[in-house]
Amino acid sequence: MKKVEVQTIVNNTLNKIKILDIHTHLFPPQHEKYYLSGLVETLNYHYLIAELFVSTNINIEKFKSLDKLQKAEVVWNELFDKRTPISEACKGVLTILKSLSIPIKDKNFSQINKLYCGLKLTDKEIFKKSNIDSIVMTNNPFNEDEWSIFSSKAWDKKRYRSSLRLDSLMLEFNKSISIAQNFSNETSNKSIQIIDYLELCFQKSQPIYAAISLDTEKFREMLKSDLWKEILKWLLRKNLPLSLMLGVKRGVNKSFDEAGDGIGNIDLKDLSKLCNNYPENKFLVTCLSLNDQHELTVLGRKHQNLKIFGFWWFMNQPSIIEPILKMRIDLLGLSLIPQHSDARITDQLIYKWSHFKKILSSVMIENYEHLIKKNYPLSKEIINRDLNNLLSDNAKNFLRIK
Ligand code: RAT
Ligand code: ZN
Repeated sequence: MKKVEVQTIVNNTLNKIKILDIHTHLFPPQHEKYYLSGLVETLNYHYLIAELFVSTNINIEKFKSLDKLQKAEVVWNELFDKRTPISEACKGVLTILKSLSIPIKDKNFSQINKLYCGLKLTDKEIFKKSNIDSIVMTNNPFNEDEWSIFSSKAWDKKRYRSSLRLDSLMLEFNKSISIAQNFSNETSNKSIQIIDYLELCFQKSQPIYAAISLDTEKFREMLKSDLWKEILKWLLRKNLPLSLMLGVKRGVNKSFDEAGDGIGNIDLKDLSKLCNNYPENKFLVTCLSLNDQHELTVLGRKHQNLKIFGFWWFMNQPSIIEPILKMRIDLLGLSLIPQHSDARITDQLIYKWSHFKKILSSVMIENYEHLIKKNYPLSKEIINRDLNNLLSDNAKNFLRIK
């Protein structure tokens, strides 16, 4: 196979593969209060809000008192008009606009927004445009309003898969236990009460994994707690992997609200111990800090029950993804789940995946060219298999889903 052929096959294949996006914050349109779509929501993304706060001298409290439309206009004017929209989060918005053929030259925010609203984009159209087969929601069983989605039957469960997000058990235990107690016959043992509730939530939502995000302190607390020993046993009984999103420090600047979380420490030796102590449990792991990536990848070679996934949040920058993706492939081959979108607004699927596929394409083409030079009999079938594994089947196999 020749070099040019490789490029064409990789790019054509990447455009065809139906993606499984294993971590998002999206909900179906039927869950009205939580379904986010459109330019106004896209400009209210907390990645852009953080950028707005640090690029301007805007009065934060005044900004917070605006409604979403007014906030979107401020973000557009400050980051896209008065300044050059060169950051990854800004470029993402431009990618969406371009892919929807919405012109921005000589247009103000209201005009652009009018064109955008005129499209009346549906979630189905966005999934189709981004070649997404299904996404995994983040479902918090300790947020009753958000969890009410499982009381309604009218949404597409094939496209919107569920996961059990358990941060509340570590961050707001009292609230969590008071919810769980309402659903358990156990009167005194809190671990049993929680497990009873999780079992109920499992039956109701059919999650494909459970998840939690932590810093070192909380991770150690979790590993020592009797409750979590029981939860790990329960996860094993249910065949549910636990997704660990490690190294976040919440509320580094509380005045920024959702945009104020930052990076915390994580000691990956703790993760290795966890994998050894619970060899039958499965762990999906991603880390927030660049500093931890090499060690995490090495651990991915040491534990069969550990699967590395995605470029999470502050890691999701092209300048970081390319070298780290290469390093991961150098150490692990293709045995990883290279990306998730973390999309909060449905429209973001368009840019999050097209930006990533561009990098994946160049990394894979470079690797395939090395193989051709070594007389490896590369074929279209092999390329197809590899890319399918990366964007869908590795996750499906690890999660044991179809
Ligand atoms: O990337 C994000 O949007 C963060 O705010 C977090 O939601 C993070 O992805 C998480 O799931 O904790
Ligand atoms: Zn997330």
